[in-house]
Amino acid sequence: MTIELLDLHPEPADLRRLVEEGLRSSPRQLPAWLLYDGEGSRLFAAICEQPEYSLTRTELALLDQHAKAMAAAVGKGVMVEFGIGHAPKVSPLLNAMEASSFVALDISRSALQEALEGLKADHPTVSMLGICCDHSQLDVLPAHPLLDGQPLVGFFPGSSLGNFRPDEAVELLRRFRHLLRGGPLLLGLDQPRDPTLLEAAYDDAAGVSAAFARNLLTRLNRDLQGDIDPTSFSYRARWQPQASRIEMALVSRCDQTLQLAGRPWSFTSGDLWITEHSVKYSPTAAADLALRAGWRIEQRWHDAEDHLSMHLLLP
Ligand code: AVJ
Repeated sequence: MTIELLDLHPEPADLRRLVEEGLRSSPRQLPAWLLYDGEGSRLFAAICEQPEYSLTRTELALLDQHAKAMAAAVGKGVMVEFGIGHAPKVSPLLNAMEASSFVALDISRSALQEALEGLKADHPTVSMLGICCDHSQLDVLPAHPLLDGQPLVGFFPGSSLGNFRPDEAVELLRRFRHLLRGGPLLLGLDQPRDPTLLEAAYDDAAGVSAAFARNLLTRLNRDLQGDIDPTSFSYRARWQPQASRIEMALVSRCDQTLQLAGRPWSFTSGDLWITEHSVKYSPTAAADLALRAGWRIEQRWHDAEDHLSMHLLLP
């Protein structure tokens, strides 16, 4: 009944390459997973507590309400959560499945450790395995007694898929299908809704969303010897209806040249640095996405307002 951690940490060289690629591209944008260092994961947990950001509360209520039906629908298997983050949602499912083991993946080692410790308190008899990795790069789950020869059930809540471009999302869902070896996937996605509400959810009055975006700059200063002044960028979140997504960006407040990874990068006042996109999938768009990745949606549970759904995907 232990917590075990496997660290498949990405090479520091990958970070430099990603950042250089992202800053050379137009518009400038880095992969969203870079937002989740220890501090970023803590700030994301704080976003989930903001009144404007209802996604987490709605999904937790949905899982609580339908855990038994979901457990019955997925059948027996070891639950594998992709990107557990700081505030685990899997509890009601572990109870309903009467699970004896649980496997979680996350890019942030500290988030993984804390999440599993928190879960352990509520599920003392469940053996827990954390795998610290970038699951969008993982081809096969590492060999481990908790996984070898076991039927698997995937869990990908929190609309995390929204952070990927649709073509990348298809690739990721395909990857999960291979990783899960024929097992089902529970996929949580929120849907397009009133743009005013959406923009407020991604730019809360308390400024936590803005701090979360700016923390990327602090992280890069630390990890790539940068000299960026995070206050030299303002933050904004905009709904883009053609792409059905929220765009979150830092906007340079002035003309400036910053140093990062041993190179100068020039920004003109008003230049964008996109920190992430959050794509919102309608139920039909989700069904289409699943199909392109070799899955079909067997069932969908949603909240009363139909803002958010948990989908059961079968290969
Ligand atoms: C973790 C990708 C689901 O898009 O809602 C929230 C990330 N960023 N506020 C989202 C996020 C700023 C979040 N996901």
